Amino acid sequence: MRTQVGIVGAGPAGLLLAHLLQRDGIESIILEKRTRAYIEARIRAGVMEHWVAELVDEIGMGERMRREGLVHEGIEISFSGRRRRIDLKALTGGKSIMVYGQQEFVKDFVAARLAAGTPIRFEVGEVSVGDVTGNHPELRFTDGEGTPHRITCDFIAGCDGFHGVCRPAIPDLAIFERAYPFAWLGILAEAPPSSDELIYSSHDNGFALHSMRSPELTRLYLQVTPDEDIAEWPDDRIWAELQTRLTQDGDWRLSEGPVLQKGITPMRSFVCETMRHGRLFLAGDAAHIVPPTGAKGMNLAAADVLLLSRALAAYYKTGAITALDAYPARCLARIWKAQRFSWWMTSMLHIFPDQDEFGRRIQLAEIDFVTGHEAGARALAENYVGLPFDDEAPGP
Ligand code: RFL
Ligand code: PHB
Repeated sequence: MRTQVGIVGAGPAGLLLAHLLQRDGIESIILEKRTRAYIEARIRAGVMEHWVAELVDEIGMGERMRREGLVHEGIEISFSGRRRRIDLKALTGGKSIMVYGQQEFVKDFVAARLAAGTPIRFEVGEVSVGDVTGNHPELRFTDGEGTPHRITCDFIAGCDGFHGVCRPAIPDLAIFERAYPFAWLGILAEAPPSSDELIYSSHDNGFALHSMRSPELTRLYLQVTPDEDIAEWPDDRIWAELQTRLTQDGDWRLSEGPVLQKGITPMRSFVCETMRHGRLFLAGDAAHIVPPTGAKGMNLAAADVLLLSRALAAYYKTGAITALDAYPARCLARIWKAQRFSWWMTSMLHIFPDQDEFGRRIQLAEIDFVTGHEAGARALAENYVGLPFDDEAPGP
């Protein structure tokens, strides 16, 4: 087999990259180790930055998103017995976010690719990357029957997530990381959202988040300890704790309903430098992880592949490698800003185990400032809806 770009991973990064390349007449093959049903059912991110929703529209993939997704013009932050709104639209010159499940995005892109007759190889095994320093790197894998295959590529895109095989194929990476002393317990509940907007709550018992997937489905999260046993969290305990942490004023109550899914996600910040070795380029969670508080993970994946697709398009059009060379620095400038924002939101809103009363008072003063003063609110809002792309390619 031969292709121009071999893509490892059919998450948001790999699927969007393949689509963007196809629009530029560049062919690709996607290798995915899971089944189609598995990747389409994996519940993860829910918030798309303004420009991501616009991009999805621009490339003709926005039909279902515009119909079923929820445009939010603000978010709420709850603390010290009150709740304040951050007016994203007013603070950012008209921008908003799109609440549309990552798995819906994945379903739309898988369907479009298969309808176009372009390949996604599901359930591949033993994927490995050959020498990427030559002009025609190879991707190797086995199919469902265990038969080995090779694909000769011009380039390889490592879109295989945090536990993939592409990042380990790059020698001498510098790793920057931080683990947090807590995790998120997330549930998907068959209950109508209790508010029109997302509610981020900093409570003395710990952080909680009210989000949603549709007018019938609520997505909720609770800060728990990193080694928490999910068996210790029967549904009634989860609801009681959510009610405590999210209810700040009088009559408001969270609507409850059957829990359809629950799971615990550890929180970490992780960046690897660089994101390229020879003809292998990393994108998305393969290169970086953010704690989910800032809702940046899927958006960073989209930003990486937008830059990578443009760089590849420039190469195929003119033979120029400048944009490919600039790819890591351009991505990393954005990645570090998203890392900072995610770390900051996480630090401001969660209860740390070693935190004293002084630390808590400082946190509450910061939330009060951010939600009560335009300068603070605007900084949050601009980051939340997605920072503009730099035209230059500054390195960190
Ligand atoms: P993915 O989605 O992990 O996709 C990688 C794909 O590669 C496959 N794979 C392989 N395929 C072939 N060979 C191998 N050896 C392979 N190894 C792995 C995997 O099966 C998978 O299909 O990475 P990608 O595309 O970079 O996308 C990143 C996003 O998924 C991730 O950043 C977000 O989900 C993070 N995230 C959020 N991001 C947001 O922007 N907004 C949010 O609101 C948000 N909330 C969240 C989140 C992540 C969460 N969890 C569970 C980690 C909430 C949660 C709870
Ligand atoms: C979600 O809806 O899953 C979600 C929303 C906002 C976040 C994280 C997750 O910050």
